[in-house]
Order: sequence, then structure tokens, then C-alpha cells
Amino acid sequence: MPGQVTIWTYDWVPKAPRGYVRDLRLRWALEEAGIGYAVATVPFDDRGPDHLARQPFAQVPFLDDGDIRIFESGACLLHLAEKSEALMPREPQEKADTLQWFVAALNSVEMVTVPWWFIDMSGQAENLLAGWMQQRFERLEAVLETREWLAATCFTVADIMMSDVLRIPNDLGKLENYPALGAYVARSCSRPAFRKARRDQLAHFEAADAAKAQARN
Ligand SMILES: N[C@@H](CCC(=O)N[C@@H](CS)C(=O)NCC(=O)O)C(=O)O
Repeated sequence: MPGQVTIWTYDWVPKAPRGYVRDLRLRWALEEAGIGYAVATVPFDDRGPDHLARQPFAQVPFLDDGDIRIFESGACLLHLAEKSEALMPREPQEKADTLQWFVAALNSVEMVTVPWWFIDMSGQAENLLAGWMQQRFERLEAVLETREWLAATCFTVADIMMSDVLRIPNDLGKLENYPALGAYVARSCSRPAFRKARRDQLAHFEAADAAKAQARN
């Protein structure tokens, strides 16, 4: 459908990742921008060639925007940011600030936090990435002690990405020694757009549970 924005996610996931599946980043951005969207699904259990044709690692999310198809949550968010100043200012320096912090969220913070988290989940006594992750948090703490949002003087898509990246360490208690970071995540996650995005994702997977239960009966 021309102009229709569709977020693709899984039809179902286990309980643990609910509320964290990265389609939430796209939902959040679209809610912030006030752009309507639909949600479509691919099977979680049986990832076939149609899914691989859209996302070569058989992951989610990916996005349709009319005839445009795009995968990687970061690429999808930057694509959406082109559609709305609510996500990225148009003034050149403010736009550059937004882009640098957006990439820093992925390439300097998430590239440490996700491997740290996987090692943490494996139950290893010592997590060799802990010190590196703390260094990143210390530097970011110094930045966020001085301002409300990362780029420009307003909330941008860089804050969606950075806050979402920080949510997992925050929820695991790893930001307790970083009050500015903790307050930043709380500030971001208290936004109505985030709350709706999270609520809708949880409802999506709860509906999938109900459909599965009905199919069994
Ligand atoms: N870099 C990718 C990562 C996507 C990703 O890790 N997706 C998760 C859900 S949040 C997934 O599909 N996990 C299942 C898997 O990797 O098999 C992005 O940001 O879109």
C-alpha cells in the first residue's frame, strides 16, 4: 500500500525478551513522530526463505515504507528520522550531533553491552567485559550530568537508541553507580511514546500466547 509503514516482528517470543525486542525502537520512533503504522509478523520458530530475504540474519525488526524495504533497527530509525523533525533536527550541526550520538549508541555502547550481557547470562564467574562497559558508562555519565538529551537541545532519535541500549544494563542494576545515566533512562522511558510502544509490544506477544493456547484446545 503506498505510504503505508509496516513494522515486521516475530509472531511470538518467549517471555524473557518481551519488552526488549527491537521492534520497540521502531514503534517508539513512530509514536514520537505521530506516524501511523501497522505491525506484521514472521514466525519465530520456523524462519524460512521469505524471512531471510528480508533480514539476512533471520532476525527482526525490519520495515516497509510504501515500496521501500529496510532492515537493521538503526537503519530503520534513521530512515524514519528523515520523515520527521520530531526525530532529527534539520539544522546542520544539530543533525550532525544527532547522527554522531546515534552511531555512538550502537558502535561504542551497544557493541560492549550486548556481549557483556551474553557473558553475564552464561553464568561465568568473571565477565571480562565488565571493566570496558564501566569505562563507557563513566564517560557517558560525565556527558549526561550536563544535559537532558544527547544531541541538540531536544529529544531525538539518538535518545531512542541510546536509552534503549542502556535499558538492559539499567534493568540488571548496572547503572546504580551512574545517577545521571539512570535518570536519563527513566526520563526517556517515562515518555508517553515509549510507554505506548512497550505496552503494545507486550500486548502483541500476550495475544500470541492466547492464540497458541486456543490452537492447542
Ligand atoms: N543489529 C540488529 C539486531 C537484531 C536482533 O538482535 N534482533 C533480535 C530481536 S531484538 C532477534 O531477532 N533475535 C533472534 C535471533 O538473533 O535469532 C538490529 O538492530 O536490528
